[in-house]
Amino acid sequence: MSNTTELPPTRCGLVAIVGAPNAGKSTLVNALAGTKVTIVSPKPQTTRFRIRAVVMEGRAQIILVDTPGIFAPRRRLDRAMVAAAWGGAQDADLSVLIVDARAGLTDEVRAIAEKLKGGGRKLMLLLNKADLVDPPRLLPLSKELNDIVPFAETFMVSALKGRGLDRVKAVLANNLPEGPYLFPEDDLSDLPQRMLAAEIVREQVLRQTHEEVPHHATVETETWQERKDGSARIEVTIYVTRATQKGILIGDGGAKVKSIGQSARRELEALLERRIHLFINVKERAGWDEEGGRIRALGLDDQG
Ligand SMILES: Nc1nc2c(ncn2[C@@H]2O[C@H](COP(=O)(O)OP(=O)(O)OP(=O)(O)O)[C@@H](O)[C@H]2O)c(=O)[nH]1
Ligand SMILES: [Mg+2]
Repeated sequence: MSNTTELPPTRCGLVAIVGAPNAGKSTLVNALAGTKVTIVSPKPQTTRFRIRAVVMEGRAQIILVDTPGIFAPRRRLDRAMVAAAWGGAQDADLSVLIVDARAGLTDEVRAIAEKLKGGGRKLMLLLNKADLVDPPRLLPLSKELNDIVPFAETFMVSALKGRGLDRVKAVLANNLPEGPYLFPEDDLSDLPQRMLAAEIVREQVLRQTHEEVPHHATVETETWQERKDGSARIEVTIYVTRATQKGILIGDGGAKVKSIGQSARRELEALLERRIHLFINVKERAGWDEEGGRIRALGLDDQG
């Protein structure tokens, strides 16, 4: 008798993490992955395109799909983001609706739950930010949501504090279809390094600027040069829609862009484990968020 026949079959599948903006989807994906694969910020609409993270749990490969928050889109960019989120749910073996427990059952969340229900996929509910609410408030919220959609499972966690996540991983793993792994076991994500560099810079824009700037900024990696000493020279451009936004991003004597660059470089050096020389251009480009080319540069399908 050979030993291999005694091993349980491997499992593998896509798990879409969907919900309203700012619910904590990206925080959850990073916490489950045990490393940073997707950027996080206190501002809504941080994630703009789908990012897949590979999580191994026993003999299961969970491919988590972080998605943009679902909201009522106005701009062409917004439409492409929301389409990417729904596409993530459609392609997945199961979807996890993540709800900010402190915000509760908003109209936005209700609309998402109802639309998911019509999708015909296995659905789970995850009440996040449990650290911010009194525990007795969680059960009624869970019941209200389960009255809209009978979820196969309900989790109550704090993605930020890492509470309750072991059970999430185990349950997700058990609910995946049997099959071979789709990614090498040591892969972390499907995000190309050029996109990662742009995202890490955008994360600092989100963190270090306010009001209309974060929403109207996009970042593209222009060049990536490998150097003989093992370091990399990366040049990125931040596009904003107005001259005033450009002024804010540059700051007094260039102080703001310098600070954004320093933080982003440190983060990239830690993630890539190598020295990085980061150069940032800031350009005004009115209407980039209505431009198909800029939207496709993010890896999104332009919805016109
Ligand atoms: N207190 C608390 N804060 C959390 C928790 N999870 C996420 N947050 C915070 O919520 C904010 C939004 O987190 P993100 O992970 O960027 O949320 P998101 O759902 O990916 O947001 P979008 O990409 O904009 O749709 C950040 O400030 C996080 O630190 C949690 O469990 N507890
Ligand atoms: Mg996000």
